[in-house]
Amino acid sequence: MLTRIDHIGIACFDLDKTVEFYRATYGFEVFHSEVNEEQGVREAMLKINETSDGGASYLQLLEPTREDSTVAKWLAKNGEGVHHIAFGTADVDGDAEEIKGKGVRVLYEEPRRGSMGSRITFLHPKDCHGVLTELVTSAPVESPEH
Ligand code: V0V
Ligand code: CO
Repeated sequence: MLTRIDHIGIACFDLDKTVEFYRATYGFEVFHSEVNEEQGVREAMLKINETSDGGASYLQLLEPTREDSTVAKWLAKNGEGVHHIAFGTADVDGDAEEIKGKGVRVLYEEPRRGSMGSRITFLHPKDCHGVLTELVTSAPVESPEH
């Protein structure tokens, strides 16, 4: 079951400048940043709010790391802007399977590694009324040691 907006992915040419815009304009701080070589992105996660399912909603700012990445290709065609939306679920495998059964193309056979150790997959934008849609299961939160 999809229980939150996990993040909105925003493609940009210059991650540092874009992070500074979100900090100076809205006061949002970087919660986490990483490079995902498989996806060809350098990203910053800005936490916006906690959600009732125990997760959170983020903005995910994305800068391409290589010319042949999906985000570089998208930026060349569209310029900067909203690239994808991501719904959070406790069960990305089960939800992807169920959605696939409804005739929507799921892009990966198995979920791949996403931000902060999450597991992610994508639904084809042409099957989702023009919106590239991601499904995310967050990494389990480590329980504090006693
Ligand atoms: C492409 N299209 C889009 C789109 N990207 N429509 C809406 N939103 C997007 N972001 C449209 C495009 O305009 C074309 O329509 C058509 O789909 C085919 O696009 P294309 O340019 O020929 O590109 P493809 O087919 O090579 O690749 C498109 C797909 C690709 C969606 C298959 O971008 C993909 O595999 N995306 C999933 C991975 C990804 O995006 N990773 C970066 C974020 P017309 O012009 O023919 O009508 S990584 C991330 O989010 C992480 C790590 C995380 O959350 O943790
Ligand atoms: Co994403």
